[in-house]
Amino acid sequence: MFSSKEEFKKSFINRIEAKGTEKNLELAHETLWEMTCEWVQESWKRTNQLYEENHDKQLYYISIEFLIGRVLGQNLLNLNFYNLVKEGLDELGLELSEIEELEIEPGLGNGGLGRLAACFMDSLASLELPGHGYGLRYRSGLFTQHFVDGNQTEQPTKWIKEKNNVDIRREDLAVDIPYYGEVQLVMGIDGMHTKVENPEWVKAVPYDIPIVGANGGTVNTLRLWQAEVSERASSVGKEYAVYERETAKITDRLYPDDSLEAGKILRLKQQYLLCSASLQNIISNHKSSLEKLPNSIAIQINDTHPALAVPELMRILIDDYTLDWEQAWDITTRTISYTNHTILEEAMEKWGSHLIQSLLPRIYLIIEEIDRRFKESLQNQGKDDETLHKLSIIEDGVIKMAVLAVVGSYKVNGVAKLHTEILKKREMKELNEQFPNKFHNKTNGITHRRWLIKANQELSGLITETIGSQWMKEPERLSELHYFSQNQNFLQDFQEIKSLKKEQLIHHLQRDQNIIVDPSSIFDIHIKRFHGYKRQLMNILHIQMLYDRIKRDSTYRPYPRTFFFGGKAAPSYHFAKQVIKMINTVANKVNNDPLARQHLHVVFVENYNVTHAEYLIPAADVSEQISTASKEASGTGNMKFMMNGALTIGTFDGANVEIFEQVGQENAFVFGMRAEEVMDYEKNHSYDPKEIIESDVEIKKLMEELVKGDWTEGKANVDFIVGQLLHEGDPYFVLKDLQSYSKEHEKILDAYANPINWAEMGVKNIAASGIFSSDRTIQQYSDDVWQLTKVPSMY
Ligand code: H2P
Repeated sequence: MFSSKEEFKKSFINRIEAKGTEKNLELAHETLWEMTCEWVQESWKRTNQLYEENHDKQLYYISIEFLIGRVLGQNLLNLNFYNLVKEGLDELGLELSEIEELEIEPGLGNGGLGRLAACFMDSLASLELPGHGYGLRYRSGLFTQHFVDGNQTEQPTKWIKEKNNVDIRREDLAVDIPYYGEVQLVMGIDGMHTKVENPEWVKAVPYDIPIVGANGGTVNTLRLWQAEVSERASSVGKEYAVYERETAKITDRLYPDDSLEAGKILRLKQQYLLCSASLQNIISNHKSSLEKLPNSIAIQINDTHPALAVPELMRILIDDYTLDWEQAWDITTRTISYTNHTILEEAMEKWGSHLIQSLLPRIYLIIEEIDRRFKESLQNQGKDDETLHKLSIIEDGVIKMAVLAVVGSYKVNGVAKLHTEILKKREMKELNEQFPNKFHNKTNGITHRRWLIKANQELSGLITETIGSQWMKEPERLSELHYFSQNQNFLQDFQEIKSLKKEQLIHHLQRDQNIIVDPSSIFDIHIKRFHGYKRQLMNILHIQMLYDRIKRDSTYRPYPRTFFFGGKAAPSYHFAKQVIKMINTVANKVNNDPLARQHLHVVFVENYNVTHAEYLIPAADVSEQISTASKEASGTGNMKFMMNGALTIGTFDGANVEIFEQVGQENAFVFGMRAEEVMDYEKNHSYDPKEIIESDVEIKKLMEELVKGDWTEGKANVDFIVGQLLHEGDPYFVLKDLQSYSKEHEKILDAYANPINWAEMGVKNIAASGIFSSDRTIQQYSDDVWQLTKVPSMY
């Protein structure tokens, strides 16, 4: 460790010189990386020692995604070394930001789910709480997105390097995972046991990533499993080369295409490996009697992907530790809790029983027994057939993972107030009635350390100058900014910072993708995974409307706007891919039209990821949060934008509702149907988009142009877009909300015409955003679900 800039510089130079190789940016990166790892190492060791000595209760957060983004800069910041290192490097003629650019972020997630998990890791360590993550180490990440003729193409993300990776291999902690085989009863020294004979073993090797909390005192662990061939697999029932290939595939990529059976098996293999390896690891670390397990650990399953943790924990307790069913069930259902992140039918995982039965025969028997006992208890309570049907875990040859997760957990939560209400009153009504105290809400949050302190150091500096630095520890104190929302000097500083962040984004995009943007235009940003309900289609249709208005009406000359898009579509989600294609086509047309381009510019940022988000969010004027009401469980991008002073245009959906509540609707642009309305239309099948088309001349014209192919390229594009809007009944109510969305956009233009007023609204958003820090969310989980105790790091 060092305590001054001079010391840092000396040590840095010594190391560089000791390497004796050519001096370049790569070498600087490598050296700084090594130094940072050493600083982290000390605290990491000490944190683990403290946990062991005190026998503190540990939380394990199991998630199929962890979207951690780049690590180096964030670690330096949390260690409180960022500025010192930056200045030191400056004096040596090096730019820290350029060094940071060399880091390839591991693409271990696709959206809010994975980014939430990463924010939670940061908050746990920063609050000095003992909480760790378990995930998978996908060699090719999700995928890297490129556009070819406007279409999304997918390439593997090569984030793993030969050396200096973010993670550390822990061969000593590898465990074997059994797939297939036959379930048999065998005689042991203490009676009969169930055992899986002749399984196909796969080795799971952990790689650890240190999670550095604020001030560097607490360093928790994110453990990612990698599938490898097992030493026990000498006589696999297939050619060894086939086994090797299949094994390597298990942790090759996130979300393999599961439209075919082979893809489904692969996903199941991933999920089981994640659960089994993590639980074997947890149990082997548990030193006291197993009855005490719920007192010493808590396991949170992030969505249903790790729901196999329920039967796997049962398997370990019964088969490996000879507990009886009742004891094992009691322990399991006091240890595991579950977070639901969606009500979308397609995302509520269901597995064919035959798949689990053949791949995981013992697990299948346990799920069957859980289901049998649960149904029996329901029948004893006199439940009718309808309720039994809703509550069954296995039905018609299908296993419902969400029901399994609820039944096997002691707490279940939704991720925003509205979402939790919908879960309780509709989607999981019967389960909520059956387990009245299980369901609760935990509105999501984001770590203000990455999304404000790190991504917007200039704004963060201004805030500290204005209200002092205590807000960094207690983000709700951002509310003190409210007093400055009418202070002209403060507002001017805020505006200058916004302009600076726009310049930085422009520079970034120019360097990365050769895109040139007008810095004086309104930056309107829509960044998130592509999905029908997130309504990127509505945004692009609105841009087409604007284009038509500009061309048609010589008095309509709106203030220049740049509409940014960013996001990936799942490789097998054809509709979403067609929306991507369409956005690129529209961009081409609008950006190349001499008249329209004076008012509109469409920019599609390729390969949207955490790094791009760190540039985009601080530069935004307008945040697009326009999902069909009731569909977006929470959203977290909405919170990041708000915290950086962007104004939201949004529906009453997910956490938008709470954002509007905090900041006041007068400081946002709210439009569209309410959740109740949407759900009523869906229930009664009473929405007909044709009625909208017939009654609105502008939309009618737009549809005619679409059908003619004016806005698309190729027949598939027209067919998919028109098909969804017209023939499939516009399932996400795009046409229904389009005009109210458009009207709200006109209000944005009016408001932007008064820059000081606009800045005031932005500052009010920042002032109201503190409650959306994930520190608040994590503290609530800890108090209500995990019961963790703070372990002061003494630093
Ligand atoms: C999901 C939900 C979001 C939610 C997030 C975290 C699955 O993320 O849809 O509404 O905020 O989990 O709880 P996403 O769509 O971004 O992949």
